[in-house]
Amino acid sequence: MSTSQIALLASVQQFLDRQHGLYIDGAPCAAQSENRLTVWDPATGQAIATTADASPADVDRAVMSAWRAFVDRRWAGRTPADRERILLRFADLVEQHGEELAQLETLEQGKSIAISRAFEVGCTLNWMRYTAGLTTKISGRTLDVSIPFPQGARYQAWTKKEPVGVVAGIVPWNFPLMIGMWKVMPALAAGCSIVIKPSETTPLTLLRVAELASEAGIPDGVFNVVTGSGAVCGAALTSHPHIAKVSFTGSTATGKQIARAAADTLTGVTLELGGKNPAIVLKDADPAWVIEGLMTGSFLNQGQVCAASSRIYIEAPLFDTLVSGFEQAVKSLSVGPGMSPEAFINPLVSRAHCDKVQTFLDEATARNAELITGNRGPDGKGYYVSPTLVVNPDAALRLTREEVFGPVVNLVRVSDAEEALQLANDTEYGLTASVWTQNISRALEYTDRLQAGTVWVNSHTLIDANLPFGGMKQSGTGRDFGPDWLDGWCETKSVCVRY
Ligand code: TXE
Repeated sequence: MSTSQIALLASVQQFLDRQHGLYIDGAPCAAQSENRLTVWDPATGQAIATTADASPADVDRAVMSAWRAFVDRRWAGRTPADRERILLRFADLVEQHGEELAQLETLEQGKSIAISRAFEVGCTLNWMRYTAGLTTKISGRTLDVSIPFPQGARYQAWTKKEPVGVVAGIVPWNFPLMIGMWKVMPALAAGCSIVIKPSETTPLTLLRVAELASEAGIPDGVFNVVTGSGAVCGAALTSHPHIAKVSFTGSTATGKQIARAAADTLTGVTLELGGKNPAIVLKDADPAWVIEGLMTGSFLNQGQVCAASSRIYIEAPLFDTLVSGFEQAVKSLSVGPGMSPEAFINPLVSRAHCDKVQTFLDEATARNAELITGNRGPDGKGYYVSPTLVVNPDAALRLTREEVFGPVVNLVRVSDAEEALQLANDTEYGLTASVWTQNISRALEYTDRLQAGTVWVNSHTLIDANLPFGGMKQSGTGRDFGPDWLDGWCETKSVCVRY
């Protein structure tokens, strides 16, 4: 167990001590609502800050600020090169404040400071700069048309991309900064305004980043943050009549609620929802690659990753070797607070989520499932769950079908690859999958047959700004990332000119 912890920056303590409000019209401001929400440190169970619990009136103020900024074209009216330059400056400021943001993220979310530095800040910077570059690549097409009337008339026609308007971004708690910026950046690159709502559990980093956006030169009203509950603040935001698009990452249940509300106004939605992601290990796979890749794929961020591998189907000849390899790896993981850089497994995000994950394990224990557990967290109030392998779980257990979103992975023996494929696809989800083999023909066959938005070969959970990502089936709709990312944040306008 690791105990040495990094020292907190003075700027982090100062930020925690503030009376946080909302961020509207380019400045922090008090909420009308007097209700407050507490932010807890998952490593200690101690309160570290409070934030505003915004009311529908607060949300309306933020959306109207974004709406005014959009209709007077104070951002969309700038040249693409101008927007790109400002967004790159924004990325530079996030980089300069990287350690402060990483520490805030670890304090509110619980994850390792090493992961906060590498992912929440490092990867976010890659995505920010990639998306800034898309600003100057927005383009339409010229199209030959065959309109026969009036006889002899000639036409020129083309399409142009226009920003959709005011976007609502709803952010979960597993990667608050990175996923938040996956909503902010395409909106800003396309010329939209945005009102973003972080999770009530992890609201701090986006409040800080909004200040850096203003410092970078993003005009007032273009980037607003409201904090508050999903049921009141989130629902008021996503159903506001001036919202043109909702970008949501979270649970399938809430995603469906948002889609139903959006149907009334025909608001566009991108939904990135849960997963129960399979990995198929064929008998010729390299065991060292499998252990290394699927330990990270399953336990990164305590398994609180929508793309995480949570069901591993292993062809019989390799099963015993891999179970003992995984057992050794799991038992070697150090468990401790995120502020301790050498602890690989850290607390889960909240008391409620920790209890929820524990219910899956309690059911498995009660029904005599074979569990292999790693180290326990330090004694005290932290929200720890030991990393756990579940060997050949009974199909009736909840953890065989439902998203656990914790440090728990199923290892299942299959007689052959066809059985693995059938089990892998037997789920309502379709976010990610992987196949592990040294046979290129089998690998390519499985990339075709696995029903998932992303299929990896000999790796899992590795994403890139230039590679589209999103779900099939009940894992969502729409794609983020890639060269066509901004299409989802733009309308296509057709222009037709007679001459
Ligand atoms: O999600 P919610 P929760 C999965 C994971 C987890 C489960 C529940 O399995 O155990 O979801 O997590 C806001 N209108 N994922 O309860 O409720 C809410 O305030 C508008 C997968 O935290 O979906 C928060 O900002 N917004 C996942 C966000 O939605 C609403 C990441 C997500 O909360 C709302 C997180 C409403 N009616 C959890 N209700 C992934 N795909 O990565 C809530 N919200």
